[in-house]
Amino acid sequence: MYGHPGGAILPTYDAMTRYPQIHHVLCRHEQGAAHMADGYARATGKVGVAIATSGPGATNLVTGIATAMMDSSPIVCITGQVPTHAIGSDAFQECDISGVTLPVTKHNYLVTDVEELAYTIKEAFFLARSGRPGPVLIDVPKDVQNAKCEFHYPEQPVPLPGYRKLPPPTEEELEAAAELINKAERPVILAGQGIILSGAGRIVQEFAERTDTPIAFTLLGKGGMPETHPLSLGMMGMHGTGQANAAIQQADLLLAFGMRFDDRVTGNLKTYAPKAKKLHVDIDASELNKNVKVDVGIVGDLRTVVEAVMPRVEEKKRPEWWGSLNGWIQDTNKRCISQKDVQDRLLAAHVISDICKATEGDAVVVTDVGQHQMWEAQYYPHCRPRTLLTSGGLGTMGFGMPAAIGAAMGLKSDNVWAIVGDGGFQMTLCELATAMQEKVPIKICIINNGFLGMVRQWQEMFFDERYHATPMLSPNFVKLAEAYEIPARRVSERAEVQETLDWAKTHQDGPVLIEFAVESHDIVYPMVPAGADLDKMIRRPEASQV
Ligand SMILES: Cc1ncc(C[n+]2csc(CCOP(=O)(O)OP(=O)(O)O)c2C)c(N)n1
Ligand SMILES: [Mg+2]
Repeated sequence: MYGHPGGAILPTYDAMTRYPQIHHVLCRHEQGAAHMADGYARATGKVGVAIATSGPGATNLVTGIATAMMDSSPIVCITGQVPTHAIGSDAFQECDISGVTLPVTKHNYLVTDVEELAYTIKEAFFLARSGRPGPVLIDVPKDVQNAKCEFHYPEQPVPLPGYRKLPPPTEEELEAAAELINKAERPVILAGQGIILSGAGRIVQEFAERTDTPIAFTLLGKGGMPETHPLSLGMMGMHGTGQANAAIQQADLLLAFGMRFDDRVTGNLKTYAPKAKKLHVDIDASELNKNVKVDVGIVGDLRTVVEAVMPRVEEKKRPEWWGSLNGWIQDTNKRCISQKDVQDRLLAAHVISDICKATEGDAVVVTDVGQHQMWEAQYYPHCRPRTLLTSGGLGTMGFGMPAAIGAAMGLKSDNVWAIVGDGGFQMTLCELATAMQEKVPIKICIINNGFLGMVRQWQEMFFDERYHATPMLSPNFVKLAEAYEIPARRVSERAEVQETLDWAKTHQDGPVLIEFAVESHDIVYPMVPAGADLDKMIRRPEASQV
């Protein structure tokens, strides 16, 4: 349980003294608590819990709640509220947090009767993790926390009127899907986070192999199945690979599996995948036909649906389609930042590649938001589910380090790496103290380019290089870490990277921090400008001109 106390939640904190089995982690800011609960949830698949007081404590949770909502992460947030008789009187530290969080929670509660409390908590956990997961908030007035009643914890599953388990796909749906699949000549699988949440990696891989279908991943789909698989095209979208985006634009069938056609994935909707029929499988009915009109939509658990459709799917080889795909792949390879590039400067992509090498591609990586996040997505292929944790939908700077703390605690692992920017890190760096106090063995890698790099990139490309409010002075990060008694090093040359990563790996009893002083004017290529056609990518010039 990640939290921060205050007056309106004090009775609950006091009660915790009688439950030593609850490990409460004192965070330095409630936003950090929400991100830690979220990181715990993403890493383990279990519900993460954050707890805060009323008013400012509760509102500080909001960014973390919205982050979890956008990325379907199951967390339960418990907030104190002013006593019921004072609600609506502008009492000290009163804020209508159930009103505030209505649009960013899957569900929320204001509990006004202690008799309902136990049941509500059970229901909240059920809702957070069932169906499409998401955040649930429970607001508990102080008098309800202090009230007494017989404790009845319902053993039975929660009977929720209007909340039904999804039925399996119908014959007609399966037939329609199989027909599209068997007729297609240039299909592409679009693998979203649903592939991870439903545990569909293995069956989707089998499906892809049987039908010789390439697979492109969304940012949150990475790791759903091995990205190093020969059928993988890598990531799609704004900073996706040339081959993934070209494949989508040339495809005659998109198999959208547990993804939601986010605008960072589609670019201009009017010209998106113009030749393709669309088959969309998602657990959330509201996603079907939301952004992209589909030919066949199936509401259901991805694994169940793909398993059911498999027996109807014909085995295929697609030499012609792979002829085109391989051409695009070769072109991309020529435009990557090669390992041989410039030795005199340190590039973020080099650091990421070296972290990948040092961790044998098998670490749990938690990123923040910005250029470093995209370079991680491009230069660290993920092969297992839940090994890349990142704020995709909301793009929340400040997510990385606290989420890494939650992930490392949930997994009890010393192989969790936070890759963060100099900007985003400073938004939640107060949680260094939490990591230190709890001795969480995360490896914090700050990619310091001296800029709010992704915004600087947009200014360079679309605002005639007017770098307003993006150059950024930072503290001496090594000294800062040392103030927290966290071992730290600074690296500014490629030659020092491996050795420093090896040094970091030896620390297993608490956090370590490395600052990488990287090239400041680097650009994340390729890029589809916001709202442009998906195949109008701005490419890195050939021959690795960096
Ligand atoms: C809370 C929040 N504020 C603003 C933004 C807009 N934004 C996106 S990326 C970015 C720059 C991030 O800079 P840094 O953390 O240094 O990472 P870099 O891009 O340099 O790798 C900003 C300001 C955001 N995503 N989140
Ligand atoms: Mg930066």
